[in-house]
Amino acid sequence: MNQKILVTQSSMPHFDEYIEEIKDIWDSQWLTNMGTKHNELEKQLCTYLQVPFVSLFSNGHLALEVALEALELEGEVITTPFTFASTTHAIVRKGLTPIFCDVNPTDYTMDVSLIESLITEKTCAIVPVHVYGHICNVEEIERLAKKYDLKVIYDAAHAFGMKLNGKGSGDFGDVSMFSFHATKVFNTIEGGALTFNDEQYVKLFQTFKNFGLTGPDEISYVAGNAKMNEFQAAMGLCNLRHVDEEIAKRKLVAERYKEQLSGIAGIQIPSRQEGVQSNYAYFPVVFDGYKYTRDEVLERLKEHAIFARKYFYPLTNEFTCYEGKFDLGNTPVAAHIANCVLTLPLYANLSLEDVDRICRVIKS
Ligand code: T4K
Repeated sequence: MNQKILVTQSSMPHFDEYIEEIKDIWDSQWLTNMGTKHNELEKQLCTYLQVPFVSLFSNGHLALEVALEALELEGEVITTPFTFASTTHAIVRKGLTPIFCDVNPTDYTMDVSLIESLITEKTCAIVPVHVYGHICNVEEIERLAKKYDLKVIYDAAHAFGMKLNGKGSGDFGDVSMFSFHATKVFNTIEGGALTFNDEQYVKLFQTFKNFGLTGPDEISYVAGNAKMNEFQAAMGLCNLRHVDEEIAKRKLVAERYKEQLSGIAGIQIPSRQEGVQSNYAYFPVVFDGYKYTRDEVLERLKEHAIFARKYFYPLTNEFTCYEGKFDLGNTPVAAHIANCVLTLPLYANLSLEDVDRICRVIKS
């Protein structure tokens, strides 16, 4: 039996490198609450992501909740159902109403031609997702946001280190959220960040991730706790040193998949987005009219100890917890893609021989 291949594998520094990095945590006995490692990582990420400000969080989901809460949004938020549970849950958990916009069939990001028809008096924001690291039509979203005075908060969980025409992926809209979960291109074990241009948000987000504390004797908001600790930040400092190398290795894997799977009737693979520098976060394949269905391919791969995943099925508006709340007829393209898509294993250390083996199973 071949060795198991999972959908991804965490990037990790050498053990010794991490031990070296955490030594001064022992010396200082400062474990969390915006410590030295945390502050250093924020600084380094500003440079790496090419953004003016970064605020670190214990995970990406709470970062998104904080952004929605701190910007004092109320009413309806236009968003996509073709995403991980987190995006929609954050909106709903913050008392907002998600209005689902369908996606386009080429890169599965929000179909911007539909946004305007979804805007009402109650609309306060747009929460698009750079799904799989496919960059949304940021120009059109910005135009609409300006026209209707809406906030834009990008879920950039998949878009770490990417650029559009030389500009960092976290430099669009009012705020962008990144996830640094173990399964992401760059990880801090668990973790996340908000990136933004407006200096006012520095204090605001710091306050909202720290119980609403605004001074030694002053609590100005009813907020929770979403701080990144020093061990997470230390992992981030180590991983950041190697992330370019990791992305380069991922690129080879993605290119091998493309070589093997392009030009096959019924198989749709990601196409290059003009002006986008990719991070090769995911390799989604849409089986539409192929000789096997997505579920048949998934099962066949499993028989060979290869564990692809149905990211993102079901759509978030189809979740049991939202049953009866949303009109599912509004997002037919997203529903179709969710029924046909499979994300294939992709990580820096996946060998090209394994990629060939995965493709052989798919094609056989
Ligand atoms: N927005 C979007 C669009 C997102 O995709 C996510 C997270 C968020 C927001 C929220 O960000 P965070 O709050 O998570 O920072 C995973 C991740 O838990 C989740 O972070 C991610 N998206 C989502 C797409 O996938 P699962 O339940 O599928 O993960 P799991 O545990 O099945 O792991 C998948 C594979 O990864 C395993 O088969 C092996 C590998 N793995 C996993 C872990 C936990 C490792 O190699 N090391 C590990 O430590 O959700």
